Amino acid sequence: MTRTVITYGTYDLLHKGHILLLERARQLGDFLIVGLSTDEFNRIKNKHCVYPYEDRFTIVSAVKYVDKVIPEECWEQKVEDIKRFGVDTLVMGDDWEGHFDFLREYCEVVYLPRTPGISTTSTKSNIGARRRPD
Ligand code: C2G
Repeated sequence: MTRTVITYGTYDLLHKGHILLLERARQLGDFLIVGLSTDEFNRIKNKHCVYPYEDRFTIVSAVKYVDKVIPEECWEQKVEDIKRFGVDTLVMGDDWEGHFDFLREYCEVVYLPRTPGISTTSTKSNIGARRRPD
């Protein structure tokens, strides 16, 4: 019996925190789906990506823990995704703690500790800082 796990995110400038989330999510089942935020949805989330959706799709699809990538186009699609793919567990980093408890009606909901000290935002600012002339 396949245990299907799903998680959602932007996954821009893929870093260790993303990889450790995906690794732990995959360990909760044997098939991991990533709902990858589209560029349009990122505008709704007020997130400005360096890499467009097509590139982030290619990059996340190449991660060995990931079995399928689908577009995340809106906040409301999770129930439909859970039903459509027979999802057993939804996993998110604990910066989302509590936000998806309403989905417990449909599947297990697990919040995993974020990896400290790394974020796409800090990565961008580190690159920016290094670019300034000495
Ligand atoms: N993450 C983590 N550790 C970090 C950074 C991120 O565990 N240092 C996790 C986040 O908690 C999230 C996943 O990696 O579960 C993807 O992070 P983002 O791309 O920032 O996702 P976000 O923009 O929060 O999108 O519907 C849900 C949203 O699409 C989540």
